[in-house]
Amino acid sequence: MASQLESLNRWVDEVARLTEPDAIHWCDGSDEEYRALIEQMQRDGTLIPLNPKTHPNCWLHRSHPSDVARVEHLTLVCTSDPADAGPNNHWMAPADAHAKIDALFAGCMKGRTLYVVPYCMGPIDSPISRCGVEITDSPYVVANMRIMTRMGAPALARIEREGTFVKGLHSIGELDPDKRFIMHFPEELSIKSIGSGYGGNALLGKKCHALRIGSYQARSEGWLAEHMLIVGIQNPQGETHYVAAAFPSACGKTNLAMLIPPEGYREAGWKVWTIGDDICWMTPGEDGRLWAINPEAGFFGVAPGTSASTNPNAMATIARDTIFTNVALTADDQPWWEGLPGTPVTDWQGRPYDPANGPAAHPNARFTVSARQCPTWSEQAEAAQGVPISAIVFGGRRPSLVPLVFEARDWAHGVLVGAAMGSETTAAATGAVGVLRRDSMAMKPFCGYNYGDYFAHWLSFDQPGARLPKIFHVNWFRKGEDGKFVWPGFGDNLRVLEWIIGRCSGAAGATETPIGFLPGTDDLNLAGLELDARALATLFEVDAAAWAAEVADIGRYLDSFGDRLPERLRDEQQRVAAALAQADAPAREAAAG
Ligand code: OXD
Ligand code: MN
Repeated sequence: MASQLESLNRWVDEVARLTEPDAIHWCDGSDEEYRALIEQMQRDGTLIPLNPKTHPNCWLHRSHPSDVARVEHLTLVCTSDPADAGPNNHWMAPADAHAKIDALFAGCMKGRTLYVVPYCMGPIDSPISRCGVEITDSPYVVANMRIMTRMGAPALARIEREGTFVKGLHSIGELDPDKRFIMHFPEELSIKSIGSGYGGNALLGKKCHALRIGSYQARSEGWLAEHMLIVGIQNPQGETHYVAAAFPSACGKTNLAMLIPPEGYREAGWKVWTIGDDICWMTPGEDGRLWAINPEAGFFGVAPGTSASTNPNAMATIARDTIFTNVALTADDQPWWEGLPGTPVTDWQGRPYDPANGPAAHPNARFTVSARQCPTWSEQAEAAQGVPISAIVFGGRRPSLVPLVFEARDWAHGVLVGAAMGSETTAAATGAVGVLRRDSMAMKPFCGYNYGDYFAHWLSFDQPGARLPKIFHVNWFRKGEDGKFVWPGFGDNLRVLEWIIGRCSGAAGATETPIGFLPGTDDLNLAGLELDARALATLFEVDAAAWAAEVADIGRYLDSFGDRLPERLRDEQQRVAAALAQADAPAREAAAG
């Protein structure tokens, strides 16, 4: 018996009876334990050591080629009433789901070690944090969980004190896509995942707990679990504003969380502080503001596209003590991916590199690394009370229509803006890439309950006495007629963040349009950028007729939530539709006349 908590011991016993492991190991999270796991994985070929001179303590893991991303069609939310999971989730009745997945778990750990991984999502002494225990038969998962969460003895002590924890059962099973399921039982605060070793499916603290189960728990407890980075922007006066920003997977959250200010800004004294790059838990404080923690302790970032020009801070972060998954190798065993200088000799599957086989690194190749290694890591990431959020930013990949930035009129309009978010799909999930889909608050794959109820939960924060963040929408991905991105992005995104913060403090100007407030070109610092008049017109245009079609489409999307859709959101959509119709009327009259 390894814990003082009877319910935990009982559950571990039950799982061991079902899965029949050869041994059970309770993880303490120590350095020795981590080293032993790494050595074992090096011996059995799970990890390949990288060049110790250029990348000390770095390892390459090659996953099964069919197990490289999240599998949304195999990810289920199992509530008693299917309507509680909503049209945004795949659903199965809890009893059927348990029966189906337990049959796959039966005897699956024979010949393997069962690891008990106690973890805390968030600073160990924060009241906003929540704990869980993952049982897994994958040492790779244990090593990744140690980087991504506060894992081990202190988490176990908190679990024993609190007596509650989220139960996560994971096995790589046979790594067979036909025997793969990621199941969530929010009413039981439990997760069962089999058949995949990929981060988003297997590191159960991340998407499964911190977002799907977390969002469900947050609704009943009055807080928000969101797919957002948290970044601190320090102005030359030394004031830091914290911004939480939701973008779909692989749309640059990691880059924005650790951006390097353009030269003029650096010289003026602007600084950027990284709190988190993927998940944000926010709760109302006594002062009425929303206070946020990053429940994670590490980054599980997309490698391709990360380079000295796009994200030098990430490059510095991953220069040591990093686990790389599905990257390519150079002749001297350095990790390599598209966007880096040099040439690969071995591709992500371990084959001699041949461009005929596709990219050298898998497009969803990843690095796992402690957040503390980031040069811009903020001590405030450990603050028990979290950081106060000044602004919430939504964004997606929108090659047309959507301007560089706009501000919602108020909280309810901001909830509509978040609910209406759309983006082109990326390689972070299996399926077609580059298809536009609605991804409300970037939570489509992660909201653990009916989106209609989730929108109502968001609206419920608008209470007397609340000092809520202002809400904005950005689009770094607008393309010109030549098919190229119009906005330079990366460090220059600070120009947009400066305006956003200026709006929060009342210092920055804006013009009202039917879709919200937009900066005039004078309101944004564009000094030193080479943007011609055409580019500026594209970035700031609001085409009323095209937006009317968009808002009608948003209306149809909202309809799909039936009677769970809050009336207030429908009213907001109609308000924007009416404002657009009014704005478009003179244009239509002129055309007719
Ligand atoms: C991630 C994702 O890994 O969103 O963060 O897929
Ligand atoms: Mn993510």
